[in-house]
Amino acid sequence: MAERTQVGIVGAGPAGLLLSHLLARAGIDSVVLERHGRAYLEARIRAGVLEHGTVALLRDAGLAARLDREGLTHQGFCFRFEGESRRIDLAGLTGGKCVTVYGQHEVVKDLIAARLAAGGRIVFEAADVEPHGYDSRHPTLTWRDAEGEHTLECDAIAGCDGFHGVCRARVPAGAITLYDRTYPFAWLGILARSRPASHELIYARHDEGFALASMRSPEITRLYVQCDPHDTVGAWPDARIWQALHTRLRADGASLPEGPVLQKGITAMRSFVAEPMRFGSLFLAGDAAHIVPPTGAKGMNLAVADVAVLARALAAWLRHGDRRGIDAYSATCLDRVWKVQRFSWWMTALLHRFADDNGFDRRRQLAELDYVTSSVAGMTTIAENYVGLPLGV
Ligand code: FAS
Ligand code: PHB
Repeated sequence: MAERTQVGIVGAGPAGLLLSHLLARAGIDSVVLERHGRAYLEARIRAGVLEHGTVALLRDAGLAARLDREGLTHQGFCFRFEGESRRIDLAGLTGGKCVTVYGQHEVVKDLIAARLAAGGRIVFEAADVEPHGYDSRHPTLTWRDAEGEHTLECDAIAGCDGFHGVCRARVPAGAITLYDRTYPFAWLGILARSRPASHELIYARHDEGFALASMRSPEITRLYVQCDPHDTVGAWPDARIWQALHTRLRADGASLPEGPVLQKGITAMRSFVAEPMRFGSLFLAGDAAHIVPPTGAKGMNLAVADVAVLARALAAWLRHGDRRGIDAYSATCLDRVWKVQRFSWWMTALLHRFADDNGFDRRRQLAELDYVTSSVAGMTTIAENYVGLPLGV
């Protein structure tokens, strides 16, 4: 069974879904092929912080009605170390820019609802998706589902299929350069039904390891602790998690309400970039092209930034034959990707315990934290990166 569209999109995560929505607003037809079912996607707990530019883009694209009702606007966040709390005044240091706490799975729900309401085509549970002929003028995607084998003829393929996707994997090794750094630790994250530790996020550096206190609502808290990269969830019973959180988040007068743990998971930590992000009529976007450690709250925001550039470039090409945007796509995105990689690596190095650190490293790390949280220059660079660098559009 063959069908045709202008852009074949692999992956219904934030990148693929938002790209399809932005293309539709530009009059470009697309089809999204996703290997999982809708319920799985809408229940997958991941990122939680939206940059200023991400919120503005979702609002401009008509996708922010629920986000504006339920999202939690944050004008600052705290670093906590040696029993002290030091606040970064995001709004005060960036001319009023803020971040919004709103779960990635909520963004995905809103995007799927918007695409389906607009008559957009999302093929859920598409098995064995394969890109073909992306180095020709007639690329296709094939897949299999309950109805049999399918072929999608298109003008361009968007590989929005995440780090473990098929699109990047099909690029010949000689045509792509991979930059990769894995970290000697991971994050164990929980969702719990309890009041958040604070009304703002807390990033804690402790000799025992890193901890992060976030939230999803005034009744649901989102908490993370640094753990061994080989740990399994089984090694972290609830009591051990709460003990680590109390220890690592401790500060004068601070409290950490406990509650029933609703979800528990371990996230590996890596920095990864694939260059370039375009191969003929195949364009990689989001986690398919890059991974950042979540310490900077950048993963989903980078995916949004990529597809904002890609949607504009594909629309100019497919509607007006203007190739400048697609020819500049990779360089435009990678300029911002590497700056965000730097910030995410720096926040990770600043706050985590590295097993081979010695006494010098510990005192150096504390001195850097003390400096960047007491210097206006230091706090300003943190604030402008945390609220989000300008989108490349
Ligand atoms: P995604 O991975 O979200 O989406 C890719 C989609 O492609 C998936 O739905 C997948 O099923 C589909 N797919 C893959 N292969 C396919 C194939 N062969 N055929 C069809 N479909 C295919 N970021 C933060 O900022 N903060 C966090 O706390 C945070 N926590 C995370 C926890 C985990 C466990 C993971 C894996 C990531 C986390 N991230 C976090 C990063 C995350 O939010 C990503 O940056 C974000 O999902 C990127 O969106 P996409 O590029 O759309 O990729
Ligand atoms: C989250 O709320 O899930 C979250 C917040 C900030 C981060 C990472 C994750 O840096």
